[in-house]
Amino acid sequence: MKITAARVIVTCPGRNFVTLKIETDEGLIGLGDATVNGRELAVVSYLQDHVIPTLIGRDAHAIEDTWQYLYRGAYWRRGPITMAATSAVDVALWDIKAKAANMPLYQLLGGRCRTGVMCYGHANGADIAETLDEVARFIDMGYLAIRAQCGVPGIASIYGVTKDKLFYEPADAAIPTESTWSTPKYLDHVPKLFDAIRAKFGFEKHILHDVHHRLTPIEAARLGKSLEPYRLFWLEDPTPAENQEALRWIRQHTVTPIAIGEVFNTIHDCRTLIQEGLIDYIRTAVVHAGGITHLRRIASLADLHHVRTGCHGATDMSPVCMGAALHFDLSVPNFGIQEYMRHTTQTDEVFPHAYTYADGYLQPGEAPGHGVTIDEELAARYPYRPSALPVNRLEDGTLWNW
Ligand code: EZ4
Ligand code: CO
Repeated sequence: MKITAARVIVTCPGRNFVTLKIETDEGLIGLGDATVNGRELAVVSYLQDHVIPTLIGRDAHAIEDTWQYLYRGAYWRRGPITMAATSAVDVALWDIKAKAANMPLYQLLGGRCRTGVMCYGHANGADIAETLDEVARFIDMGYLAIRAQCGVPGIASIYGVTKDKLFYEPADAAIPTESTWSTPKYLDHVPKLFDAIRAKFGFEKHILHDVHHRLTPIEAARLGKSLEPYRLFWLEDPTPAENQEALRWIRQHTVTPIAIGEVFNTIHDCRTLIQEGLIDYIRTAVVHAGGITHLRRIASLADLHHVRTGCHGATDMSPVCMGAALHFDLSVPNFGIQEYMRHTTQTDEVFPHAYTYADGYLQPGEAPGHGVTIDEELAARYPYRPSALPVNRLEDGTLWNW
């Protein structure tokens, strides 16, 4: 089966998505997500100018060889743009192979390892009372695991907290908006949130929290220690982890489980974290870490070291990525949890999909392939809109991590 055509589709049904569509001489088509939030057009160019011309005429079944061709063959390895483009090709080819086999993708990946994919939703509030109401709402929707974020007194805007509850969307302006950050105020406030959550809802549900790269290792160690009584499922991105060794500090001080990796692109970004047992969950996403092929490699390494998966699933992972991730989640032995931020109705209409949510679990569905398609006519009605992620400054104006 030969690849006869490949095309990039850019659409903005509420937010931007970049999708690769690959066609074959047997009439089978496959889709892959290539969205890099705030940097969408860089991946479009990478695919159109550098990848697609090399795909035409290739064997659509040769997934591993194509992955190696795009990774080794580029000479310039790794990086979010290269790896998102590589992922889009990889996922589209897995979609095609599974359709050729007339099977849902998870069957090709070894079959079902569990009955469903436990997911977590986002409870965001301007203050503790509002966050508690949001947690209650997710419990009512059947969620077994909930991420809780909360405004901090004295900080005007904060990661994770906006008016839009179900559809939190941080990329909110063409030129980045600016937020202000205070580590001391945050560190004083956060334990109060989790104290209130456990006091009100007990310990039955899994509770998670995202620090969003804001702390230094020793500050993160202090936070992890102060949250121990509330037994979090995980504390996410406590520090920017391009310095993987820094995570040893956190580990030496706290038993709060740590999750890292949503901005990672390859196994090399998480090798030290995994091999030294410095994290508990690896958050690499199908779209940003080289597709199903590379994510399985990361999961295999993680499995050796008792690290479980916790794929990034914010709204900027398109339904195509979410669909693919669910097949991965169902089939990988060391699955931990899947993040599930719901997409808007407009997005769901542009990307009809087989996956479903019920009672705390997601199912990828039984459609051949990954089960996610695109309505191209509808997609064309939503043109690209430049949208950047915010930047963050300390109270004295120093640029900080958002
Ligand atoms: O800020 O996906 O856990 N989820 C997150 C996300 C990220 C965005 C960045 O594109 O941290 O909300
Ligand atoms: Co995060």
